[in-house]
Amino acid sequence: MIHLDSLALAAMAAALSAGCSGSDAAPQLTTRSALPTLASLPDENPDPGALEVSMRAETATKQYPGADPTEVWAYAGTVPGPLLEAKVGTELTVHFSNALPEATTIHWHGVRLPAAMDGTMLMQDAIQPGQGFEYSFTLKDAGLFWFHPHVRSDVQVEKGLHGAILVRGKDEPTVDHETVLVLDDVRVNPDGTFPEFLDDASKMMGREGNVLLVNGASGPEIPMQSGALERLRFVNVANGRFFNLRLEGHTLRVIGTDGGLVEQPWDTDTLLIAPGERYDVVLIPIGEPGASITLWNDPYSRGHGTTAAAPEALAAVRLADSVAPTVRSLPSAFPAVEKLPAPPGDVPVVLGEKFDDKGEVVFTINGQAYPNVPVVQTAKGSVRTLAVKNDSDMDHPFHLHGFFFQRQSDTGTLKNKDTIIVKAHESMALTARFDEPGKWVYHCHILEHAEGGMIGELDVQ
Ligand SMILES: [Cu+2]
Repeated sequence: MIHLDSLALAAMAAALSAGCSGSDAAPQLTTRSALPTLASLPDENPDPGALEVSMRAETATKQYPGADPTEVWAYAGTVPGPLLEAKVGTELTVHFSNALPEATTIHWHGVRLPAAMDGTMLMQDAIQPGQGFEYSFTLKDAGLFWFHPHVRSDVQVEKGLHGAILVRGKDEPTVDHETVLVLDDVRVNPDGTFPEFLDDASKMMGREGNVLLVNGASGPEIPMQSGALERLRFVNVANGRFFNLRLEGHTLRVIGTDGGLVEQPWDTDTLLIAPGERYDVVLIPIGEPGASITLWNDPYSRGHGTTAAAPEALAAVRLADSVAPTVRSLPSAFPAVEKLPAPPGDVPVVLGEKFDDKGEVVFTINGQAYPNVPVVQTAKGSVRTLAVKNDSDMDHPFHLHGFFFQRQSDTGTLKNKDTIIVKAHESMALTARFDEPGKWVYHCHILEHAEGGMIGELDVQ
């Protein structure tokens, strides 16, 4: 048996991650492409209260910078996949067909829906090649959500299977422009192939790519207008990379997160977004018409010595040739978010890492790797608090399916979240109302950690 203490583990991880920083092979941004528009799917249902689409997962070809064309896996032929847009209360139906060479499902990340529609294999069989499945549910909440497979997610998401869902509510701010920005990275060889998926560094830290992507493009230009009220909706769909955004010379006002708008927006100079998280921000760009403003991805250490060397240019804001004619102000308040009761944490969720008998790293919850993590039972309608404790030397973005949670110790505004960064050795109490029956999961959203054991099951009856 190989036994390594945490120092040895840290040293190994640092050595592994030294070779996988995104900066080593990131292409230089000499020419900038326009920000790609996310694809949409035709609505097959004339009822204004319904959105009905057909979507196939299939192989497609995409050219990443510095590499020959890559065979990707794509929803409706595009990476990123289509953006589904609807009003809150819409009945969404997706006639899904699987034309991939392996089985898959779709998980609707952050959407509160019946468990049978959640896309985990606790509630449905994996959809085999050539087969289909009809997902149908009501979009109960406004916000930015996303969808991706819950089968071999570390491979299937990296190969390109992800898309966004934008649900608009009644209290949306009036803005001049709104842009959905899908943040991702991908690791490709110069010949266009994907390097081995579960190499040692990826197993340990989650796979980080050598190409940073915004809406599938490297270093695109995001069009904005000086003086206009601009709204940006971010989702991080990367396997393991955290994005730590900074827009040169600008402060961002956060008006919402995973579960929609917050009561009291807050201002920040940097915005840290872990895999799975979403942020909704507004700003009024200031600058000369035609100016270019860099959107940086700043270094962030998420443990085991992983600090990127320098900020990386992720994209650029390109200001229009004219200034907005109307003086705008930033929104400063939104309707109240319902505060859940705050019972004491009685559901322990201890996130850990260890080596197994073969010397392989495994990621654990309460000391066990999935599927051996004891199932949490709770009554339908119960309000329970997860006592989440990170016992490891690295951050884990904790994700709960099907329900929003509120962090009890949150200072400032109340946030409904479904994914939250639990930093190395940090503890937090997360309260949720389990009002939908069925079998659900919670897991780390570094996909290699989830596939490596850091998944737990929750049975609501
Ligand atoms: Cu993790």
